[in-house]
Amino acid sequence: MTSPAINTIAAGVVPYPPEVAERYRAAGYWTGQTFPALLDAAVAAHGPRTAVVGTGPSGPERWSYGELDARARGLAAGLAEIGIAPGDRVVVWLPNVPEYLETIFALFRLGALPVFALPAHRASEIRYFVEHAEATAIVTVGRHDRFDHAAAAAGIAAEVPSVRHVVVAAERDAELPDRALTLAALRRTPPDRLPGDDVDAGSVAFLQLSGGTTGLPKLIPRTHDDYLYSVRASAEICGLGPGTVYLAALPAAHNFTMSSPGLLGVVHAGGTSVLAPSPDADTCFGLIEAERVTLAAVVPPLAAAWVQAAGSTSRDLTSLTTLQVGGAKCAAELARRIPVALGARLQQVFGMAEGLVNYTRDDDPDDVVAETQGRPISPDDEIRVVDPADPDEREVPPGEVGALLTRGPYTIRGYYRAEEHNATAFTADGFYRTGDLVRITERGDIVVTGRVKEQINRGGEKIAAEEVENHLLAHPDVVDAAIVGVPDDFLGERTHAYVIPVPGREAPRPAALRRFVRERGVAAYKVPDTVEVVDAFPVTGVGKTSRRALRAALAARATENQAEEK
Ligand code: OOB
Repeated sequence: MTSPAINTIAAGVVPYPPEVAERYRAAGYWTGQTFPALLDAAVAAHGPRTAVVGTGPSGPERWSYGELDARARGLAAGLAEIGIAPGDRVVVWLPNVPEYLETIFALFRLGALPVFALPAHRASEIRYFVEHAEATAIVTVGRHDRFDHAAAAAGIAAEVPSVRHVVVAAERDAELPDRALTLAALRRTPPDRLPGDDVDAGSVAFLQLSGGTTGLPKLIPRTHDDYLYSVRASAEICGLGPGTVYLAALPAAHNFTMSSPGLLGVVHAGGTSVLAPSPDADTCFGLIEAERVTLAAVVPPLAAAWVQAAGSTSRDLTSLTTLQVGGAKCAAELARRIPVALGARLQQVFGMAEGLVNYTRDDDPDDVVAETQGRPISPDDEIRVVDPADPDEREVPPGEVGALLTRGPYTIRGYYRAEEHNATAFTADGFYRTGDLVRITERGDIVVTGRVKEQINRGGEKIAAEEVENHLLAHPDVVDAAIVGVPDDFLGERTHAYVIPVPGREAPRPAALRRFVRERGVAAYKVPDTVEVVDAFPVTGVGKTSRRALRAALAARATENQAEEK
């Protein structure tokens, strides 16, 4: 007899209704597989094959599935020894190093929950994740990208009582902050059995970040059952196998890189993941040639940069069969240039960390691949396209543009500990309001046409207008601020801040305001690209201005100005 299954966390999580969960199990989507079991299966079937290639703090690494598993088990045992327990939340703040996979599988073995931060995040974001999730530890690196992550993590640990440990992916103790431990020191002889082996597949496996539309980012609880269904189905749709060599060019912790089909799809298929330390064409083309990469995933601006660079590269890119593009809208012109320039098929991916992922398929006609964002993974992904202006959210006629609502076997029913926000982000019958404007073609493919959410998509990096406005409002000389997205040839969109200074005081300079936001410890991509100091928001006739209407009016004005400049 096995011991009773461990439920990792339940408080603050909106469960799938029991009858719905039963249906997803009966349909074979939810199989009861857990993350530790995913790795076990890969070790059993592909033990000696190369699982991961990359450069970590100790230099180049190349680990087989067996080695990855042994390391993860060793680390799990070490983490257990310092008191990390099933259900604990641990913020994983790592760049694309092989230790990323070691760490997440160690946490899964323990039944502890990774909280996925991006390497670009800075202290204010990490502190918020730690506090909101009541994390007991942070796993990070030392100096990376000219920033001392370990020191920042230690600073947060000293101030937030729940954090008992900072673990640093470094082999030596040299230059570690006080109280921090190295991964190497924790990697011990594993015990036979770790708690994660007994985790209930219906319970939460990790917390992913949402792009955010409000002042503070939301955490997304994903279960073993729902997430691994999307991973296995994605691997199948994308034709992954043991021969797949996947290049992780975007941050490993992003949902696209992790599971569409990403690093986890590769583990399921027994392929090889190559972790790129940087997404630039130089680095990635070198890795494609050296490792004979077959599949890579990028955001549209990177795809454009790679297309550009392909014209003059001496690297051999012939192994690359598919380039996935997603995270933001890929213009049809760019889509058509990709196969020509890179000699690889394009696959468009329209997904979201909350769940729903759409792919164009291999056998789709070229126009469909170039002009649509594909169709859902699952026959049970329910899609509604509704009139965004209709309080009753009635569906628009077929083929017309509307707001996308979705529900299905791997889309969450609520954000973590966010009762109030959940009441507006989800319908009463459990559909997630994606905030995307779409239309569905006659064939059933989705075309993303815009969005209704208060978010700027800066080349795939999501920025909640309100979050940045709140940072500007913290400046003593600022009385009001509004962030809008303006079109940008390279990024698709960039951010523009309108700022009203406190009357009677000298207006702060734009450069000083940008520095102010940066120094508050936020990811560089959130710092407004341009700042304009104005006496009042240049909008009339809106009456009692809602911030939403104001942003819409300002964005329209910024777009007009942009068009005039051209
Ligand atoms: C991915 O996930 P998130 O959570 O960073 O962002 C989701 C949002 C979507 O709601 C949509 O607004 C936008 O990003 N988006 C796209 C897109 N892919 C994502 N908009 C237009 N075209 C696309 N192809 O970005 C994500 C997650 C999994 C796989 C791929 C992307």
